Amino acid sequence: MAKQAEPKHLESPAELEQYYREMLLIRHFEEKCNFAYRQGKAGGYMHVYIGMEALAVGWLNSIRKGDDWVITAYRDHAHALLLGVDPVAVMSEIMGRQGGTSHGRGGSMHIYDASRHFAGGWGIVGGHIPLGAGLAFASRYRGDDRVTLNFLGDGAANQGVFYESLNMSGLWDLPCIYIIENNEFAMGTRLEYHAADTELYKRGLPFDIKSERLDGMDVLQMKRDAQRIVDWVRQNGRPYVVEVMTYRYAGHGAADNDRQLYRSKEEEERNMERDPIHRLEKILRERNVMTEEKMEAIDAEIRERIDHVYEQADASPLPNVEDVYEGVYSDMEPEKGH
Ligand SMILES: Cc1ncc(C[n+]2csc(CCOP(=O)(O)OP(=O)(O)O)c2C)c(N)n1
Ligand SMILES: [Mg+2]
Repeated sequence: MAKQAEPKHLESPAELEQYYREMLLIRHFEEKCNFAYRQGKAGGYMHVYIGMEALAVGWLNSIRKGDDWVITAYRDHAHALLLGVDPVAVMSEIMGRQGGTSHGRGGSMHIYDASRHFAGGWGIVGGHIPLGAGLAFASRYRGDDRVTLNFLGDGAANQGVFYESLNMSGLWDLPCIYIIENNEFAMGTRLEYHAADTELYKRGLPFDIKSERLDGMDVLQMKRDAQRIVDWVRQNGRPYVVEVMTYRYAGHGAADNDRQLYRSKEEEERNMERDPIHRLEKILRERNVMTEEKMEAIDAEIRERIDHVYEQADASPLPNVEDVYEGVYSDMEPEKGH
């Protein structure tokens, strides 16, 4: 693991409570998504972020939300929630309802909200990586000081287009942070089976890009490291590659047969000890920030909120059949001469 940022100050109780609430929001939202899937309320694919919460909470609290750009693959609910997209709109999208972020046309893998500078939600592994480089190119071209967080999986780090994007980013000084969410698995396979060199952070080095490996299970350390790197990229206008070590507790998708194929129950249980939420709870206790009762009360409050989110999303109507072409064709006049 790379050198870690030293705490400049202890986080305030309010800050700690915020991270706790955000991680619980993601955990319970995702559990409800799996429930929705099993109820037949969500079609297509369903990839949840359970176990990886500290990673997104650390990074998305280190940027100028709604101004800096964020783009990711299909495991995208957490990023949207943390950027402030209404959870009811996210759940409605997952259920294919009119109230969804894309009026139910996109589904779980394609949450999108341009107004919050959330560029999605993409289903083709590696496909969005050059789009993220493009967002950073726009910042370079316009001379604004935005940074782009370009999240990708360990599996996606094997795609050729990643290296093309790194090359252009290194060459053109693009303010893009490539965040490899190394959750130890791609689809039906483990890191050691798919990567010739499992130290994925090193993949930025041939392109003269600063690169390091970080702990993604400790939300406080994640936030410190993320802030340090975001500030550096904003100041220096150069790209960065980080490999964040995390663990996917859920199956790859809701229909994944993970136990029989590529991991054991024992391995899963061993990793439960790293659970980022339990880790923060331990800190909350040690620093006397929160009593057990308060933690339980927050947990219950968030569960209740998510139950309500689910009910509201379920009450949103399905799209009308006659609107099937809505958003497919542009009604903009083509520019003259083109
Ligand atoms: C180009 C392409 N190939 C294959 C797939 C099928 N597929 C979906 S997810 C996935 C694994 C990706 O793993 P990783 O990048 O580690 O992301 P994670 O699911 O762990 O978040 C694969 C192979 C796809 N969607 N797109
Ligand atoms: Mg993965």
